[in-house]
Amino acid sequence: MLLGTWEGHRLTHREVHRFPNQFRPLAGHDYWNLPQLWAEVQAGLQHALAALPAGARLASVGVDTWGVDHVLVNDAGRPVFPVHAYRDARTQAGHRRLRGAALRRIYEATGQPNLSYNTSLQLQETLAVNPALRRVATRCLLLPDYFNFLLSGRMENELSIASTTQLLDVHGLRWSRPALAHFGIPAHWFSAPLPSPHRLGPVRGLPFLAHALAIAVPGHDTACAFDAMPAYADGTDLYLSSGTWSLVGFESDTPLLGAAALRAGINNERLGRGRYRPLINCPGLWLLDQTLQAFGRPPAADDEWNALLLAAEQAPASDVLLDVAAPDLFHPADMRVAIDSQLKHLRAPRPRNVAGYTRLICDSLGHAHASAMRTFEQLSGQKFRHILMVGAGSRNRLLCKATADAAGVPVISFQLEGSAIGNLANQFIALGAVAGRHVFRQELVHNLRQTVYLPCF
Ligand code: LFR
Repeated sequence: MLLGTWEGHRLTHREVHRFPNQFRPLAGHDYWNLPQLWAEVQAGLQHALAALPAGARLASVGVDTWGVDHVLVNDAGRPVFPVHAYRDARTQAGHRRLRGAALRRIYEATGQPNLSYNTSLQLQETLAVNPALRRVATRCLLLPDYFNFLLSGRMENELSIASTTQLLDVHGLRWSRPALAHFGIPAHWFSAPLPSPHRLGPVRGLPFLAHALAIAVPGHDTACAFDAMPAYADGTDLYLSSGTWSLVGFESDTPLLGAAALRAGINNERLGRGRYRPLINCPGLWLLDQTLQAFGRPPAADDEWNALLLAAEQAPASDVLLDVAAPDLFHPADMRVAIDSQLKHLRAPRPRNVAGYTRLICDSLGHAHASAMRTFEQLSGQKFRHILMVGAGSRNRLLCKATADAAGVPVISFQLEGSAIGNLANQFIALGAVAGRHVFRQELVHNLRQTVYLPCF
């Protein structure tokens, strides 16, 4: 959690709280621990208050999270069904069923491809196993919407996070009737999508924060990360928000639709005010994190990471690459075993040690990023001159270099928590402290440390 200040055209920020967040299995399904998350949010807010300079007060709070996951609540806001994690296998059958003409119709209606974890498939499965929820639940709040409700008492469906559901009309700022009907989801579970940033009102229910304003920022972390990109105005920058996922995309006034876009898995998500951000969701550092877990003790401190990356740089470049988007790497019991079995299939040797796996994963992700760029270039007719990179992966020099080499364009890494910075930007804008996103980006770029990775041919 970040505490940010905007003063004299300058952003200062500091991390006030960080906590591990993991879904947990229970009787064959995976769930988020909602009370624990809320306790951590409150702890973070307390730390933020304690970190304020003398005489300063906390003006506002804004929440963004990963996409698709949601809470079904009743009128009083009480959850009526446990919150499943999107990697849960419950949607696999629905995912396989959605194809052919039905999938083409859904894609033309929503601009979102068939991802196994889409909210649409999750709600379809929820209602199939528990039809009574149709009556018991009265609202569906995406996770940031739910935290906004806890903070402000208001139940809203923010636009950017709504655009991760596969239920939004790709041509307007409204829900898609055909998509809701196809998945059998009650339309009254959602209110009109709320463009952001939007001032929800004073924080209620947390007496220690009574003077702060709850602001609905773009609730989707990827939308916030894109807002933080110090991009050239000419639209020649491709964005890469690199964390658990590698989100590769750009901004556009129009969606990318049609058979080729669907085949390429292009996901027409939205920014807070509704502009499109065509996206390819590549699996990201989840592959590396899970592999390091499988090896036992993942590096914790900076010097351990440095040592691992150094060893990985010296490991031989991989002759074959992983298919990082293959379903068997989505949520395997053991990532190392799953990677080994892909390699066996390709008749390629296993890496000798953890450094070798790190090299293989970074090289494979670099190629996936480059291939996403080429797909966008083919389908949009645009030419990208740089890749701007934020998120945890922007600190991984091996990944930045692998991306530049595979894409053949410079990667500019900002070593920035993009989502948190974009979240702050939206709060400053809603508070009237910053005139707009372009102003924020201009000022930000002056104060940023950037590393440029040039491609080697
Ligand atoms: C990144 C992200 C991606 C989304 C994935 C699942 O944190 O929000 O954009 O595809 O999580 O929700």
